[in-house]
Parts: sequence; structure tokens; C-alpha cells
Amino acid sequence: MRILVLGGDGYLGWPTALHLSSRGHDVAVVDNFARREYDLEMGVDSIVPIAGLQRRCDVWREVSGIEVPCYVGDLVDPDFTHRVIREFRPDTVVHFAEQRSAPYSMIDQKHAVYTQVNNVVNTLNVLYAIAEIDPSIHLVKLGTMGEYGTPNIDIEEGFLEVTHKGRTDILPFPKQPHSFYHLSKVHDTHNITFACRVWGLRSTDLHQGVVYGQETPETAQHPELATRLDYDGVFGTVINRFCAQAVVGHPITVYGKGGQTRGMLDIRDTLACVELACLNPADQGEYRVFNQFTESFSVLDVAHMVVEAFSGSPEIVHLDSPRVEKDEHYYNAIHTKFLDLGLQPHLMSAETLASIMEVIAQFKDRVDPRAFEATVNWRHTTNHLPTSGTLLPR
Ligand code: NAD
Ligand code: USQ
Repeated sequence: MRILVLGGDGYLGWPTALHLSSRGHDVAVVDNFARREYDLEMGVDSIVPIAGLQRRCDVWREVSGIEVPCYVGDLVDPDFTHRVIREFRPDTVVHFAEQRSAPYSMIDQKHAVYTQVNNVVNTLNVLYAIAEIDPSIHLVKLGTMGEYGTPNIDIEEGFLEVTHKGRTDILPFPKQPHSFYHLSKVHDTHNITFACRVWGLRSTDLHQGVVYGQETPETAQHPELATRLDYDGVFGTVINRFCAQAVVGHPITVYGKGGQTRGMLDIRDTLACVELACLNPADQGEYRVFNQFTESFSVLDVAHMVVEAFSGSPEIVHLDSPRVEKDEHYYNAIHTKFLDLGLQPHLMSAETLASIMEVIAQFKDRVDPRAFEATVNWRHTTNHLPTSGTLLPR
């Protein structure tokens, strides 16, 4: 297949592009380097050093003999988006290219507005480009499990059968997201559903859980093929953060009781799920949702698993939560669609956690312990970060 990976310079987009390329697909990547600019803005950096995008593509050509062209530009610009899709003419667009940090979106008004404009407008541009250039292009869009929030009923895959006053319908599952970032994904979901219904486009919306890990079979082939690994209080996700904290001897920072439960998955399963979605496209006019995670754990469970996998004995601390989340809640989310398509999950294990910590240990001097601090409080409309505010990407 011809697959265009939007956000192909990011944590997940880059290894997905390599995976799809190694599996024989013709792949091109698109990025505007916004993610690298957030690092400059926040004064932090990936633990694992990463090469520039052009260099990464050159190294991949040397290692595999395969060309992955890159398009550098902002998908918020409709002319750029149309040009790339017209020029590359993909069978599938895989869309990772959004601002993806909940804390970043909660810094202040400017960051909330940036997040929603960037995410919602660039996805609208992609929908228009597909509708005008070739409506048969399958859009595989990265959404999030956080769109659903934590309701006191089972979470279905996108839709819920509802009986109301004697009548029954299948309706979108209710959304109760917990940040302006997660809300941007809900807005995308509505726009994509509408475009499928009205223009007959086809899309698979991957409601993905929290991803952990760094190395994939393709990125392991050369140090300059490595993908990023974040640990800071704004972009670091929970398992990767806890692993970094254990390695550098920082206490493991559980917010509140640690009773928040989330769907989670190994980075290698993200790659496999995206390929399965590409190879098994939605029907023309269909909008469907796959819940993309393999297991669920509470934050406290994860902290204990990291402690067990680490050879030292890291301390677990409970901090006042900077977020507004339930301390404990029911959580049972259905995730059978990828298993039905043949996904063989990499379930969380002490070996996997130890291998993430081994990667971190190689670069532990790059970890600035001050960056672990959770600097964004959901209750404040304005958070004053030491470094933020001047370099917000355009
Ligand atoms: P990332 O920030 O590392 O990658 C996103 C990439 O998109 C970056 O390289 C960024 O520069 C690019 N981008 C952003 N806006 C753009 C624009 N307007 N034009 C062009 N490029 C743009 O994020 P990630 O962790 O790789 O996540 C990828 C996707 O998966 C996101 O949509 C995210 O919401 C979703 N997701 C991530 C996780 C996770 O745990 N990392 C979990 C669930 C869902
Ligand atoms: N948490 C802690 N301590 C920490 C960091 C986080 O207790 O040091 C807790 C948070 O309060 C939260 C949970 O861990 O309850 C997960 O936090 P996270 O930062 O790992 O995940 P989240 O903010 O939800 O966002 C991440 C990605 C986002 C993706 C989402 C999937 O950044 O792009 O959409 O995971 S999901 O959580 O399913 O919505």
C-alpha cells in the first residue's frame, strides 16, 4: 500500500513509518517539527538522543535500501495539506500529527487554543483534501481512550446501543474527556464522523491508550533510527516517566492514591495495530472506532510493577494530584476488534520494563531531575512555567 504518515517525526509516527516501510509498503512522512519546538519551549529534551528527520531517512535508506520521502510543513496550512496528498496519492493516510500532551493543553489559554486549533483545523484540512482529491483514501486517525473519560459503565468500541422511552438506537458512546487536549480528539471524532456520513469518506479512529516503551525492531537497527523518549512533567507519559525515575533514583510520583486506571500498550503493538487497520480498511462511507490498548492497570499497579522490575528499591511517593481526576473508579473497556484481526499483544512484563530502563540507563546523564516536576495544575487557568510562553509554535 501507499501510506502517508502524518506526524512521522514523532514518538510513534517515526517507528510506525519504519515498520510499515520494512513490511513492504511505500511510505512517506509529513511533519512540521512542532514537537521539537515544544522541547525548546519547555527547556527539556528526549532522554534518547534523536537524529534530524532528513538524517533519519538517509540512515534508513543506508540500512534497508528503501527510500522514505519526507514533506516538511504545517498541516494547518490547507495548501500544504492538499499538495502533499495530491503529490503522494496514498491509499491510506495515518494521522498522528497533533499536539498530544494533556498538561501542555492545560498550561493557559494560549496553549489550550493552540492545541485545539492545531489538532482540529489540521484534521479538517486532511478531511477536505481527501474528499476533494480521492474519497477512497482510508483515513486511519489516532484518537485516544481518554475521549470516553471514566464512566461507571463498560466502555464500548465507539458506539453504544441505547434504549430510551421504548425506542432503541446505536449512538456514539458518551464522551467525558479530562483535558482540553482530550477534548480536541472528541471534536475531531465528530468532524470525521460527519465527513464520512456526508461525503462518503472512510475512516478508522484508533482510540489509543497510554503507550510505553522505546525500542522497536526497526529503530534498534541503528542509533540514529532511535525514536524519542520523554520523561518530563508535561510530555512524559506515566510508565516511561516511572521507569526514568527508578533509573535516576528519583521517587516514583503517583498522583493522589494512584487509583486512576488506563488502557495501556507496548509501542510495538501500536505499530502492529496501525498496520492491521491499514490492511483491513473501513468500507466506503464507514466511520468506525477500534479501542487500541492491550491491558488496563491503575497508576499504583504500574508504580509497583516498575519497582519490582528494577534491581534497586525505588521509593513511591503520593503527591497531591495536579489534575482533576477521580481518585478511584470503575474501568472496564472493551478491546476485541484488534484481537479479532489477529493482534498478538506484547503484554507488560518485568523483562519489558527492565529493557526500557536499560535504554534509559545508557543516557541517564541526559535526565534533568527538575524536569520531573508536575508544573501544570488543572485548577488554575494560568500556570506560570519557568520556560514556557515565548516559543509557542506558530
Ligand atoms: P508526538 O508529539 O511525538 O508526535 C506528533 C508529531 O506530529 C510531532 O512530530 C509533531 O511535530 C507533529 N505535528 C503536530 N502538529 C502538526 C502539524 N500541524 N503539522 C505537521 N506536523 C504536526 O506524539 P506521539 O506520542 O507520537 O503521538 C502521536 C499521536 O498518537 C497523537 O495524535 C496522540 O494524540 C496519539 N496518542 C499518543 C499516545 C501516547 O501515549 N504517546 C497515546 C494515545 C494516543
Ligand atoms: N500520572 C501520575 N504520575 C505521574 C504522571 C502521570 O500519577 O508522574 C497519572 C495521571 O494523573 C493520569 C495517568 O497517570 O491519571 C496517565 O497520565 P499520562 O500523562 O501517562 O497520560 P495522559 O495525560 O492521559 O496522556 C497520554 C498521552 C496522550 C494520550 C493518552 C491516552 O500523552 O497523547 O491520548 O495518554 S489515554 O490516557 O488513554 O487518554
